[in-house]
Amino acid sequence: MEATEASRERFARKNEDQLLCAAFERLDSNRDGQITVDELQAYFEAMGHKVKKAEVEDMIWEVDEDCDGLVNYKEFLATWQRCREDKAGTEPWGLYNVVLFLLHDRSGSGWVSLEDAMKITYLRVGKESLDAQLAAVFGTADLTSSKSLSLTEFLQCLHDWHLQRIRARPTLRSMKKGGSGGEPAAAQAPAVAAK
Ligand SMILES: [Ca+2]
Ligand SMILES: [Ca+2]
Repeated sequence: MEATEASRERFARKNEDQLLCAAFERLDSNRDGQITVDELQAYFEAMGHKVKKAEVEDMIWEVDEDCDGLVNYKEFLATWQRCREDKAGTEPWGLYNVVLFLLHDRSGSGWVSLEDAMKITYLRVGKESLDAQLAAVFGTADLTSSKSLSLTEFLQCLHDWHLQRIRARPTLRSMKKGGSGGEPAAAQAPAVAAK
């Protein structure tokens, strides 16, 4: 294929739009237009992904704009949009990462190929970061390894990557200190101020 980078990306995004609806429907198992905590948890169980109910509740709560304890399609799309445009990494990623998995596990087998996982990361971080972080996040940069990731592995990879990114971000303190010379300011606190 000789598609340019831009057209590849356009194609991927157009595809995404069509698949978002299907992803929502897979979570909304009774098709009433709302994703409940139980429905989301049932999906995790079907995928063999162990997660506490409180975490599932948090995932819903983070995106539940009208506070009814459910995620409707509008909220689902809104969080998708916000996370995709969130370069600073400050949006809640919980449900978004699950949706990413759903979008690429089209057969519902519970596995996403390493190649697809890379494409996802590529859309999120851009080429530069991808090249730098590929092996660290996925354990291998070898596409021919035909490695597949389960939902649990996939979420862990994105989580690790997200933490790395937050830690790599220069904090105000590290910049005031004159940056790279001193000890790493990373592990002490998230860059987002708690107060
Ligand atoms: Ca439902
Ligand atoms: Ca809601």
